[in-house]
Amino acid sequence: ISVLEIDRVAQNVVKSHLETCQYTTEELKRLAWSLYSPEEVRALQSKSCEAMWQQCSLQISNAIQYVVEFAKRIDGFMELCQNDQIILLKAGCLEVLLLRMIRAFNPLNNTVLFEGKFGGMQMFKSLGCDDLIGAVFELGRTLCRLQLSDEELALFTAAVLLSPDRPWLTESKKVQKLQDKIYVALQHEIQKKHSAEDKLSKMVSKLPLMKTICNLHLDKLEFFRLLHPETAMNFPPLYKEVFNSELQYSDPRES
Ligand code: 4D8
Repeated sequence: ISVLEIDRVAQNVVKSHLETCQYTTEELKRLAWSLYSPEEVRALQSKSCEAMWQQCSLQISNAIQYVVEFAKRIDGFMELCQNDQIILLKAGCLEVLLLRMIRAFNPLNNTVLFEGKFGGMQMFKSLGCDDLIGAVFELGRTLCRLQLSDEELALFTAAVLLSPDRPWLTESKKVQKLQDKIYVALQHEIQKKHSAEDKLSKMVSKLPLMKTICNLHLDKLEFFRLLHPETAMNFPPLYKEVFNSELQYSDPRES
């Protein structure tokens, strides 16, 4: 594996990432000044649990569309069998969103971008998922401390998406080879920037918390579905497809 090939991998992944981020870094810098007012936060808090879930699932499914587009643009992804493409997207989508969240997270005041303005974790109160939201904000804070560049974030999200250990993959060797190259490119990128040499292991050490959050989200969703089946039925199709627990054939790339 040559330096030339590693450079090609890095360029492709970084370009795909930048092309599929909803917001540019400049836009986010400008938006960082628009905070929800206390009245607006109170309005969000007094929404019904169902309405807030609906709103969040809509935001998530909107963001998933960009992740699907990101995956499609990564060299080698479309050459995987369709089955594996779907498995990787379903399994890795939320992890990628959580990583992408750091671009839209302000660690100075613990706020995140939600529907055009920044707000703290109180704004999600009506979801009734304080533990989940607490973990998401904790992850945001710890990931922000790593001060990842867009290049590092791009390569890390691609590596997470191309995880060869997802259950039911048929060509995990092929996925492994793609992921290996991306990790080499990431290590190379970190060295180039003269960052701390343990930055990669610090990044990888956040994966367990991300997995915990994903499982917590699935638990909450399952419980919500029991309480409010009719609302859950009307969640956006893409959200349902990606987080459906049923082993039902569906293709998030089509939506
Ligand atoms: O670029 O699309 O504008 C999070 C959602 C991010 C969930 C979104 C969210 C993002 C997860 C809303 C609710 C991450 C950006 C905005 C909306 C990812 C939590 C915060 C995108 C990056 C920041 C900015 C709650 C966008 C985890 C999930 C819980 C449920 C009950 C569904």
